Amino acid sequence: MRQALRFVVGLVLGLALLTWITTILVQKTTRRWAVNDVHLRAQLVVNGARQVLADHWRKDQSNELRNTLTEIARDDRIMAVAACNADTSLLASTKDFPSKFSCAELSDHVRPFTDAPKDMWSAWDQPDSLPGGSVHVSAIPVFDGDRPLGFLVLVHDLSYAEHREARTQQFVLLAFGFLAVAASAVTLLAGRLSWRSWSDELRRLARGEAPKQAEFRPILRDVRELVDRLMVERETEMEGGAWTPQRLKLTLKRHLQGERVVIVANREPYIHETQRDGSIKVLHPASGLVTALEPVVQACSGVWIAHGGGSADRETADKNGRIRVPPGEESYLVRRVWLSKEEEQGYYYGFSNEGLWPLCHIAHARPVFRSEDWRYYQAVNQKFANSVCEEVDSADPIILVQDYHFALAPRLIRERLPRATVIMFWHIPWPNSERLGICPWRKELLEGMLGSSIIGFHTQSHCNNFIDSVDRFLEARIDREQNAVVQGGRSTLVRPYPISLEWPVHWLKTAPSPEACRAGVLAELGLKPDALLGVGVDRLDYTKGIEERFLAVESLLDRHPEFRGRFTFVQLAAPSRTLIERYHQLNESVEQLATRINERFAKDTYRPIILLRSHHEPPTVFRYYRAADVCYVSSLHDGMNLVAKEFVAARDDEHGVLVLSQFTGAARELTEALIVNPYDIEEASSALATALNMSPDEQRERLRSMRVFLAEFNVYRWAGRMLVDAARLRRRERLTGRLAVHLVESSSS
Ligand code: ADQ
Repeated sequence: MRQALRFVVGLVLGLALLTWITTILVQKTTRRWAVNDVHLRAQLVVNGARQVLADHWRKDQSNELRNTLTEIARDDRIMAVAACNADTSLLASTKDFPSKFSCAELSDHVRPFTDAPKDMWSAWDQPDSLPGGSVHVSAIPVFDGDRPLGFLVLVHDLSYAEHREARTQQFVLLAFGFLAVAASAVTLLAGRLSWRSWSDELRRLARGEAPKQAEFRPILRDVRELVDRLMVERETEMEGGAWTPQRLKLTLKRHLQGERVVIVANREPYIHETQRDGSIKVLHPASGLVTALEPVVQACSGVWIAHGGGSADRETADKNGRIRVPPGEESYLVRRVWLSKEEEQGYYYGFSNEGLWPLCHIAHARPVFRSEDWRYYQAVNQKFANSVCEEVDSADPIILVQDYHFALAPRLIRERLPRATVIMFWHIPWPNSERLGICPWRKELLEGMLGSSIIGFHTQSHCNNFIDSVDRFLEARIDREQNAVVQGGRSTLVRPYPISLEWPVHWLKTAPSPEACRAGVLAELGLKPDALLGVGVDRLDYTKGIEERFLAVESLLDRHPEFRGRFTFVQLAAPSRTLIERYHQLNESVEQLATRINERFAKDTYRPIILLRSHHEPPTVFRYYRAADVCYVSSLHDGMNLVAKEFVAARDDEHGVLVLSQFTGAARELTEALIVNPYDIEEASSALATALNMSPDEQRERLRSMRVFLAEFNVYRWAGRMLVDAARLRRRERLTGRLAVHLVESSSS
């Protein structure tokens, strides 16, 4: 408004200047026209009376001449006339000829023309004024043949021109004045209207409603991004920079209005198993996915939908398969989905673990794709999608779909809940598009996943592989700037969210000191108190490189005899997917390899490799981490690998060394580990030797740096970032929804 006023003042000043200039120009122009006019009249009059004038002049008949002059002065515009002789004496004049104009004075202006040819004559014009107003004086020579007789002086009345000028000036002033008022009023009105519409739009934006005008949409986006950033910054300030369960809860509440989350995962966080004595035991499965997600769902509350695979799962759940967990705390709900043996075989063992798992890992196992498995995979995905729809409590719930078991679920969920925010996290690597081409149902998998709002991977390179696969196999637009896939007007963001651990890990609260863990573990394993201990913790899976790990231990003892009899590597290996032939073979080959190496280096009771082939509960796993001098993670290909992070988290004494495969997602983050190529057995064995010889100071320095990283980049941050992105998307979609409604309404009205 202030700007509009400034504009109006400028406009008025400009118009005033223009008026002044125009007035002067108008005055000059009308004066020139008037002078030309009287001049022409004077010439006409003198020309008409020339003969009579010359006769009287020649005969010196001053009375007759005066009469003729009086006749001439009858003209409206001629006030007085005088005839002056060539010698400048006055010959005759009309009665009221003003004495102010003398012949002598006027002759100076006429004389230069006296020698001119007779048809050439000139006049001297003098504008002047008399008491009655402005007059104009013309002096016109009169000739008798070629002989100059004298000149006539005509005094013209110019007051009519003055009137005309004054009237024109008034008109110009009035016109410009009107223009100034009109322009100012229009400007002020336009300013007021646009101010009102701006403030209305801003109020709408502030209330979170859709803007009516298209030009406000970019502003809305900018404002929202700014608000988001400020909120995150404020939260970061409040929390001293760290992501905690409280902050995650707050984020969910602030950004998603406290809506609960629904998690869909194959593995459940608590398995109820019937023991031999008939009692029921609760187990924590050996699963990276469960390790990461459990703290998140505890912080957010909600429902975890999973396959109820434990032998006592049915009897511990209600008739709908629901049970509150964790035991004793009951902070969230697990909804168990029951699968038949055939479904489990086809969907889980078959398509998921004989097809997709080897397809996504470069670990030299041939993927097997059977049509029957695919049918079960489709059916079970539908079954889980149905369970999701039963568990949600709104039309736009937040659903976190986990892993390769549920590639089809996002689309199936979206078909029934079009406004849901579906976040799919793929916990394993994504293959390049050429390798994906092996799968006969690659298109269906991609389309199923694209039902999600966000698809998350651990690394940017997995995201890139996914986008390239979509580009190769689907008709979809790739927005490379946004890292998004756009299909049917809906976009799916593809983003890296490297997964992590809760911080601090709650198992450590009750864990014995590292010294006590070490003493206890060495005693349990029958090792001397000064033994050097290496540890490996994995599901028994061919992607984990357990055989390569044992070969590296063998090479270490070959190349560094000083460690024989002193160094022992203990492998905690949880049996996994045992119904699959490849896993069965792996069990045997790992066992045989350990036996062969042990036989080579056995001395008295010394065995270099101890293979503990069973599931261990997390407190035991953490005791082993805390007891070890070195932890070797030798995955041949791994999405992230949480064992590496768990080892770092467990070592609050800043003692111990992590040797880590370069083919894990974790190797991109834990760069202070000794990074190795697990296929290069010699290099790996050298790294083990370096680790065992590393000074306590260097161990401390490396561990400290990795621990600082994990404290900041913990699993609450992982979940928080995904939820904040989902919230942003959700707001945008709500807005788009409103816009769509608005457009429909305005087009139908
Ligand atoms: P996983 O392949 O299961 O996870 P990982 O990330 O290493 O692999 O997690 C294994 C989990 O199981 C850890 O919490 C570990 O403590 C536990 N565990 C391993 N062996 C055990 C044993 N013998 N007894 C008891 N517990 C044991 C998948 C992907 C990974 C990704 C995670 C999380 O394959 O790449 O890091 O999901 O996204």
